[in-house]
Amino acid sequence: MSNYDASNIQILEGLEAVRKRPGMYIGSTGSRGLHHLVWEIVDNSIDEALGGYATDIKLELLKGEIIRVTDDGRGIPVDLHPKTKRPAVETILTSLHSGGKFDGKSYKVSGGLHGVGASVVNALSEWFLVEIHRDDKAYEQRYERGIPVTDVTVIGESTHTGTIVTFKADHLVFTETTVYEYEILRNRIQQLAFLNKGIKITISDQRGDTPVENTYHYEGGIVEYVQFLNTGKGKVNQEIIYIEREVEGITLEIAMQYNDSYATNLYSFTNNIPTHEGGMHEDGYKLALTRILNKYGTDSNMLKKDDSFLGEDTREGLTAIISVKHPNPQFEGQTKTKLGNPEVRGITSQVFGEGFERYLMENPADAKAITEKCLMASRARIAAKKAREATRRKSPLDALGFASKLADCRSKDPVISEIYIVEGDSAGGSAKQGRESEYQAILPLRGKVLNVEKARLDKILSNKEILSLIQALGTGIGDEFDAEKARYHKVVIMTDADIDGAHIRTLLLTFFFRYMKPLIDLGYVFIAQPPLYKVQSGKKVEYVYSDDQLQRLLSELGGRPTIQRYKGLGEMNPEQLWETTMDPENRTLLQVSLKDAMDADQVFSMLMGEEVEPRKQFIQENAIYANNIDA
Ligand code: 1YM
Repeated sequence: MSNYDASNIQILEGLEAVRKRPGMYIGSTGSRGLHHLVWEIVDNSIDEALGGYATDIKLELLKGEIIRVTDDGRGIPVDLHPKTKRPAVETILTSLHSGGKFDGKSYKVSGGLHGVGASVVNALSEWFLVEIHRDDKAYEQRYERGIPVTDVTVIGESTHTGTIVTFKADHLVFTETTVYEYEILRNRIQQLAFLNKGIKITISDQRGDTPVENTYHYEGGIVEYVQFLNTGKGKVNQEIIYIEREVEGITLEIAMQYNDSYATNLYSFTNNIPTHEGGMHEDGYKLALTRILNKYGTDSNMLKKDDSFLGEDTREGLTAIISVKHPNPQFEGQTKTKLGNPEVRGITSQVFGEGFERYLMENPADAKAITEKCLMASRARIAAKKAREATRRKSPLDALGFASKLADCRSKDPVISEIYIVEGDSAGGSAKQGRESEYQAILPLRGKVLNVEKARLDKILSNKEILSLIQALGTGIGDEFDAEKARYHKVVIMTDADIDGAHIRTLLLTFFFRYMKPLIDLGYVFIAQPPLYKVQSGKKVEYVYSDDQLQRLLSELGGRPTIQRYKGLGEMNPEQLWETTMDPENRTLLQVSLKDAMDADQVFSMLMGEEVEPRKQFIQENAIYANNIDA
């Protein structure tokens, strides 16, 4: 057997392994896995740019769900690989463990979820085309389901260098969907441009009649990221604090700015991968932040003797990006998004501590404003403590000297227990009468729910509607949230199908997002779907949930049915409310999920915050998505 044949067999075995268990290599064969293919290819271009060889990257979505990635780097080598005696590009695209570079000196910095590289994308593509511009020539090679169907061929001369990869995901593998979501791709491309300063990345969608294109290019990198995240928020320190240093081959970048809100927006990355579970870089940063602010507060006499800031006091209203580039990252945690390398903690704490202390010395006005902000937070924390203790009491009734309006269910098993949060006393009354009291609890909300986006914890905890809610759910809030203590595994928001109802729903979701986020992550939060109409034709009664459905039903029915439009839940009698909205056999519940916490944060800040202009613009841009809104 010649060398070529031997390596050929290896190739086939490798490709077969990938096609047999695609999930092992790309996580899933659903939409996530599909999009993951794109990142594997884009990552190679980003690596080439981080090496200083490429500046421009282009991602195109072509008609027919075809992806094309172009960069202006050196072009993947085409010379013969010493071991396989085949062109290097072919070896890279057909063998599993050639993600690392040949010389072993450089390392993969960007790296997707599994860092398995272009060969996996090739194996999972119906077809895959690579075009290389290098040494004044243009080369091309074509593959089908990972197998080369042409040799590397010279297709002409070239005056530039770079790599172009075009592929179509295999519908035999991606059986759920092969359709890309532009918004997912655009969002991550923008993030990659923020995280890698100076690289210009263009994304375009050419699938529709009118092409869409966005270009991202940030010379300021994560400084511009913080600026972007704080858009529309009042600034506490005017200048964005930026610290960058390389220690022992590890590059550390931190950008931060305080705004006048109460939420913390701390996002960390390692080799461009979001580290949702934090890790050593976050720990080191938080340590130093608290240490330096305590030192400054004491030295400047702003902090009273024997007083000190807790970590949480120093993070109120903080927007920060921590980006680490590490040659050998250790990912840990449940979702492998926690940076485990122990040395990173000390390095981050030291580098950031030094830089931050110096910044405070050189910018006394900002230093004072930041310290004031922390002082306010620590005072509010102490004031909130009492109220918080009250919310922790066991009995949901009368704990705060007012009668909670909760009509609890009899079951004590959270798995089957549900709580309906209902707008208004009259709907609350109907719900109480209509419910199955064994496992359904009703909490009517009177008056307005407080907008937690504009209030600090002490005020939030003096709001009776919110307090009854916290007490009823039993979990506690914020850092003290404990999902094990949840008294219901279905928390159903039931509001009228009008503007006020939508507003109350948004206020409740804002509260859950800011103070009980795990409740959303666990899939415990739902939105009830009450009907909009009751249509009666003779003896037959049908409930209708949308205007489309009403049109369809009317054309089916003919005759002259009576149509009743429900203006609110209160107009339904208890039996109707049960039948249409609460009966598990008939109801439709929308489960609330969080696609992207970063996006959600921005939308909540914008919709519920102080600034009017961005909100107006968002509503105008998104008006087409809204329906059932009865102004
Ligand atoms: C559209 C996708 O893959 N670009 C790309 C990949 C490589 C290089 C340049 C490259 C790297 C090196 C030397 C090196 C890769 N090379 C290899 C391997 N874009 C895209 N651009 N010359 C060119 O790291 O030494 C793997 S990827 F293995 F050949 F070095």
